Amino acid sequence: MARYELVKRSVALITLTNPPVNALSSAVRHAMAKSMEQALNDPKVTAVVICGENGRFCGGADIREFAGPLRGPPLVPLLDAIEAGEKPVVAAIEGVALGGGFELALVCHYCIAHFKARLGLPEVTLGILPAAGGTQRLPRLIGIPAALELITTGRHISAQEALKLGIVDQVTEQNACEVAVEFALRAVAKPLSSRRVSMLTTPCPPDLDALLEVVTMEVKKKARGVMAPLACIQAVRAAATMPYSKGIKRESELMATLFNSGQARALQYCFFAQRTAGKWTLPSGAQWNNSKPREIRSAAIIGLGTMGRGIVVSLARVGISVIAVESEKKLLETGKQMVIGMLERDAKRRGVSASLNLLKFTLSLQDLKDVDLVIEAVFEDMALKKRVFQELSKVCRPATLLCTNTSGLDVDALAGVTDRPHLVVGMHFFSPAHVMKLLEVVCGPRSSSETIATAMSLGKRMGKVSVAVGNCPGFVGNRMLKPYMDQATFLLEEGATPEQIDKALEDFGFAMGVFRMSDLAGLDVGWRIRKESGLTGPDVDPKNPPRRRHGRRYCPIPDMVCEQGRFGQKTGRGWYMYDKPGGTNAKPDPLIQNLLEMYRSRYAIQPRNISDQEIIERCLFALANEGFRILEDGIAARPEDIDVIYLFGYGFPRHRGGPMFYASMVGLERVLERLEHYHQAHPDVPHLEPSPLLKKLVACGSPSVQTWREHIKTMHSHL
Ligand code: T1G
Ligand code: NAD
Repeated sequence: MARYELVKRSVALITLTNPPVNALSSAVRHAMAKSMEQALNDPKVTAVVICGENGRFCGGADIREFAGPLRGPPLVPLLDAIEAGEKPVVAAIEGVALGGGFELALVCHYCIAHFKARLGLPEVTLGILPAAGGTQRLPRLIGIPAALELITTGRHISAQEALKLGIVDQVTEQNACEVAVEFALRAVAKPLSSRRVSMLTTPCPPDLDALLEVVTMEVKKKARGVMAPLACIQAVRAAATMPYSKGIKRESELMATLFNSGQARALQYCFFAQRTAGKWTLPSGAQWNNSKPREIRSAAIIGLGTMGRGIVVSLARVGISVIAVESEKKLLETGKQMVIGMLERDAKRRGVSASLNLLKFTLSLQDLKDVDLVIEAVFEDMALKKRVFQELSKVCRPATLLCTNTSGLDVDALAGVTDRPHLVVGMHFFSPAHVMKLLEVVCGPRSSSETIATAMSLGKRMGKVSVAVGNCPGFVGNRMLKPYMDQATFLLEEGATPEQIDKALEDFGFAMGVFRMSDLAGLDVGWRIRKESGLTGPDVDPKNPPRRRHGRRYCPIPDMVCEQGRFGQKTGRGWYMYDKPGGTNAKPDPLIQNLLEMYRSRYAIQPRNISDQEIIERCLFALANEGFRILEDGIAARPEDIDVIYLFGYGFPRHRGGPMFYASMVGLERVLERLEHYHQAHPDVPHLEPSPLLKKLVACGSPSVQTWREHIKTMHSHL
């Protein structure tokens, strides 16, 4: 847990040994306390160096221990003792110094960082704050504005930035540990008092209150309803206005209010869920750690529309050569210019040169003979996609993987028209594809484990959070979206307005309410799908039966909005009105109010006052209910996978953990009771009927979300 060695005859080298990130578990804290005592008491030792094994200094407190009672020595007195010791202590930072790891570096009298090291206080992203003196020492060292920024955002900084800010004393390209030992030997005779950060006076700007007010406003705007950043600001205020001994007490009080909060539990759940999601597993036993992905050096994208462009950029910026195919010369040229512009802007932002030499543009599928992988992104039209896949299987060499970016069509039906169904898989990106982090990897029943491993690993290489899902209409994300959006439109019928529903969802924490999101995505897409599936269109009689289709309740208001040419932001009108086509500033539109009033009077619906609570319950419990069905159907392997999809693909608020975690926080019994209540009131809405899995979990005493899998195990997996 901590190795103790004497090097150069007089330097105690303490190495944290708790792979993979040398987190400060109770065992590590115990071993560190013993090692420090030994170093400070041994007369042979004149200086100490602290480093971490395997080129990683320390990833902070062991987050897994947060769920249980505190065991082992607490961190704060241990760190105070290091700082107060009479022998110089040098931190040798390689890899990461995060959270408690950064706080450990702050109590060391000197810091040497490897040039590739990253430092930061990411506690705020876990719903807590730096509670081992970080909120009190960092402002003393680098001043209030810089400390506030780092602590309230959790941003990681490079070694170079840390040097500029005065956090580290030297950046090296050599072995940081060896450099630190030499540095320690030179530091032996020097006085330490000015190196004890807790003894420094915080440099205080004259307009402290105004500065804190501005940061508070910014934080409230960025992270609606999130508590931790506000507590961080209060802790930093204490560093500016109180002596260290009082400030540290304030830090600890604020931590206590956050530590057991639902938000902290949700955010820590998200941390682990994100890491769990990459660990896919198939019923055959093939899984993430026993299936080798293929190496992908070249790829082709078919269709340079909204999605194709973003996918090209995502591939090219990680060094994969890409051939992009369009159907017509003019479209190819437009797509090409867009892609080049996007890549250039992206490269400029990242301070690198754009990899334009990796791109090729063509009108001919014949050029795809030798690529390793193809991603099809043509219109959402099964017949067209089938033609493309048939053609690809003729043109591409037999080993080429064939992927589709369809939003919800049957991946296996596409596999069926090729000569290599085992090499076909869905790679469902989200718009804009070069920005959004989510990738659903849709496993068809015939996709091989190597194919799935390759798609998952390619996603990771592109910086995506990849989640393996089964093949069914809409997969996971879009399948769940339907009941959620249906509830929103039913609420419109019953008396709510788009802005009221959006406000309730945004107050809940969504980046965008459902109607603003639809305006952004374009209302015509869903309209086309509804027409194709016979839910609306010239052949459908809206009055017979009214507000019902295919045997269940149907709300035709979205179709009526589209019939008026209102397709959302792109046409300047949708559920809201905008200043101009392409505008983003949504304003309530009286024409929509009129349309709703006329609609209600046509169908003799007496509008009622709808509470925000009803909006949240109906939208979110219907969403989670479909999630339970997805688990039952084996389309997602774990609730964590569903939550990750909603966090990264649909703007679900992270501090609520995702729809499944949220349901568990509300209490499954309550979710069941409310769904039963709403289903009774709306028996023609099957999505409100509680799923058997939800009932089963409640009957089993509502186990924690991490153990639901045990109750699903016996069910069929479509992965
Ligand atoms: N505690 C426990 N497990 C951790 C961990 C941690 N701090 N950090 C990582 N892991 C696990 C992770 O779950 C995964 O496990 C494996 O290590 C590899 O992680 C007192 C209150 C360090 C940048 O927030 O940001 O200090 O999946 O896949 O991409 O004020 O991990 O293999 O079973 O992410 O190379 C603050 C969290 C804690 C840092 C490495 N610290 N970690 O990224 O690997 S609070 C953090 C990270 C605190 C003090 C307080 C990243 C990383 P498994 P990985 P990576
Ligand atoms: P789009 O209409 O913007 O682009 C499709 C492009 O494909 C057009 O440029 C068209 O000219 C081209 N194309 C059509 N037939 C072709 C052919 N035979 N050969 C080469 N190019 C051809 O559509 P989009 O929004 O980019 O969607 C593409 C796919 O991605 C669809 O399956 C869609 O469901 C899916 N998708 C879309 C989104 C989204 O938000 N737009 C999100 C995820 C997935």
